[in-house]
Amino acid sequence: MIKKFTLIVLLLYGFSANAQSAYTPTADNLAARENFQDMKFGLFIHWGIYSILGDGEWVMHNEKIPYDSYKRLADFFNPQAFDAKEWVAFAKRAGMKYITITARHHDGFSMFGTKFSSYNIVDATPYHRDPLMELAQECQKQGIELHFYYSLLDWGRPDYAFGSPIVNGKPTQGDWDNYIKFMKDQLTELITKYPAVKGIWFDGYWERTDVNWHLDEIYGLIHKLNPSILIGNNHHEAVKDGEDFQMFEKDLPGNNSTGFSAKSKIGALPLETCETINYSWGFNINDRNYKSTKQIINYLVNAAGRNANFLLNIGPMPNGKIQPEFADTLAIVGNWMQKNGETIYGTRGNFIAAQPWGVVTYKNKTLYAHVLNMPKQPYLFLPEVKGKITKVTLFADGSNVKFKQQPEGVFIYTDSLKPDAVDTIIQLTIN
Ligand code: FHN
Repeated sequence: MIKKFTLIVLLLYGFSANAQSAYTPTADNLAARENFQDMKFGLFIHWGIYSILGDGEWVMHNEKIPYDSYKRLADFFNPQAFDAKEWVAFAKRAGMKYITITARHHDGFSMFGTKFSSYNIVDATPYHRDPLMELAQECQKQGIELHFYYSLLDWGRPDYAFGSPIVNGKPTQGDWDNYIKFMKDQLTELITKYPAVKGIWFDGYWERTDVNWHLDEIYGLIHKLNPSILIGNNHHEAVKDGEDFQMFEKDLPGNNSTGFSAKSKIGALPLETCETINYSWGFNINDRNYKSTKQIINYLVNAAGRNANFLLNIGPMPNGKIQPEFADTLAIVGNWMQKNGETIYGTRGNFIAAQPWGVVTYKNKTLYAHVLNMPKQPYLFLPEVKGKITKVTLFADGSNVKFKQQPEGVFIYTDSLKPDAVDTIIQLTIN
């Protein structure tokens, strides 16, 4: 009897302890999530001392450059042409509403002034300026959100001890507790010192899936410092307690063409997918696999139709300039967004599942059917439309489009439509 009683008490305690530790977002955080979903399009920036070598952000690891030799790059990182105002204006011109930039990547170099490591842009380079502070101030001035990418993985710090076997949740070499403390200290700086910071984008978890990352403490600290900060973690797994959005790498949610998303089931949080403008994240002088404007717009529309934001990456050059190929492409994308942004910003997706011809976004009482591949037959079919459709028009010029609503869905007749080479948008008003 006593045993049974003890078991019940333990179970109840267990439930309440779990219930207490489960994360409950604040009202401000929930509002930030809504705003995040409204923004739809962001600029991802991978920029660090690796950009000097023009071979991507993994160059130290891929080329087996010893840490002490790699560190010398800091001596000649001097991005004199960096202009925060220009970068923010560049993102805005492209129709982007937020910027996510690498504060610290896997090479461990801090691209911001930090008290907790001298291996940072202010102390270790001839530049001696803090570009992330300049960017944060400029983002605030120009009304655009800033998120910081922060790597959990570190190839060089002795306390991380890259390559060390993991036993009982810790690397056998190094000083894991110190490393966790170091990250908390840096994250505190990033959240408390930099204005306009609205999100932290973690990466590198996948390098040690059997270690104790102390995510509960790290996430708890961030939300204590600022409850409305949105936390996302590119762990390639299902969302974890304490996270505010879920991200997918190089794949639309639900797809797994790159192999990153095998374990990442779509959850209930806001979604984001990131993709590169060419093939590389960090500046790569040899990468000319530039995506076309049509490919980028298609990706953005496909993401919005699946209820996800699109975070498009560029790797600026070591002098702080953005290469002209990226600027040219994004200027065209920006023009497209100026004309068609109404069908993307502030909308939600997945109201109707993606169709072979494209996707549907919606806002209030309006549906936008984005026809990315005109069907061979002279009509489109939208299944499961609830409510009565009162009007169907071509978004480009407001002209009426023939349609027929049946219990099983809506038929839209495309024979008299002038198709657009990128995206034919059909607007449906619902009652
Ligand atoms: O290893 C990183 C890579 O360098 C880049 O930062 C991307 C961005 O999603 N994430 C990691 C790979 O999953």
